Amino acid sequence: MKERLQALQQEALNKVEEATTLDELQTIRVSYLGKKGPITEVLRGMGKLSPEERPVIGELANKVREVIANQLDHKKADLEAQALEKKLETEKIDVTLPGRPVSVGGAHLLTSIVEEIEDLFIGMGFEVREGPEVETDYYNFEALNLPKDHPARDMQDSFYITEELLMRTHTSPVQARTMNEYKGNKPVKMICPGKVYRRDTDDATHSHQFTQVEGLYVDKDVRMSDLKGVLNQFAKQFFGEEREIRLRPSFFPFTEPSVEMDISCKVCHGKGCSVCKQTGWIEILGGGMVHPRVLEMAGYDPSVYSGFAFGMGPERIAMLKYGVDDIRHFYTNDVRFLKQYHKA
Ligand code: 2NL
Repeated sequence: MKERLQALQQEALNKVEEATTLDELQTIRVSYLGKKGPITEVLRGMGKLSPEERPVIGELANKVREVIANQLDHKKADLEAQALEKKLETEKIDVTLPGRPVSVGGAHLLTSIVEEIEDLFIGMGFEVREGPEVETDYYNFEALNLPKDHPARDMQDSFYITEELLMRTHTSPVQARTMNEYKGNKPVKMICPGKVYRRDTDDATHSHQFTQVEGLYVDKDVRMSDLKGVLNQFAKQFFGEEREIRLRPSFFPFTEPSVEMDISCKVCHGKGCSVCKQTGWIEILGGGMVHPRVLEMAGYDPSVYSGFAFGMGPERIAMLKYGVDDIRHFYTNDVRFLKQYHKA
């Protein structure tokens, strides 16, 4: 029996030595050390042995079992290490290779321009406010001194939802709403950016929907010189320190007096060239002192309060700043156009 156990051990160790896969090892483990294996069989037959032989053979059988199990464990660890080695070899990656470029989007040129304008005015203490694009006739026209049959309404024909509801033609109603909200007893210093709508035939310089940024400052003792100072600051920060501004008389129903502001041409610095149509100046916005009737309708006493207001079109400003030649580029969203203006 002793010889049989020793032979079994040798046989098992040889097989373990020759095994090349984990599956083979498992088969060996089951066939030698399993419940139906030869060692278990030897232990089961121990009853037939003499009491002197029994502990000797029992000890040997356990020893053989242990030796085989150890060897199996060693071999298993070896094979696993080899497998890992092989896996690492085949799955090797070169971390120094350049990455694949990821394409990232960016803000639309108009969005960037509007945000830039917002930042400049926030810097001068203005708050940014938004309001509805579908407006009442009252806030879009009447509150701005454009009564029902006023001829100036013709310049701002719109898209009507009902007799009394329309797509706003400017962002001024947001300002009229704000003045009402402030109940005529505290200053208003705000800008309102947003989409506006007009019944117009689209071409290179007209669009039935465009963007506006309007500003309003109402307080005690607000003067024309404040308007000029704020707009001059804006023009220099936005277009460059070297640019000059000039104000020309104009007309808007909601301001009196009204002005139009030009900036000096960056190409000829005022001498006259093809960019400024030989005038030396380029028109960029309109404004004026808030009409007393507009203040009054919003609940501000015009003998106590005064204010200035202005409005500009970011499309026009972007076109001037970047030389965009057709307003429709802003809305057709051809990425070849858009991505020229993505900031890094
Ligand atoms: C332009 C000119 C302007 C205003 C907008 C305004 C608003 C209130 C009261 C008075 Cl609540 N005025 N807004 C005033 C003058 C001109 O816009 O050319 N925009 C593109």
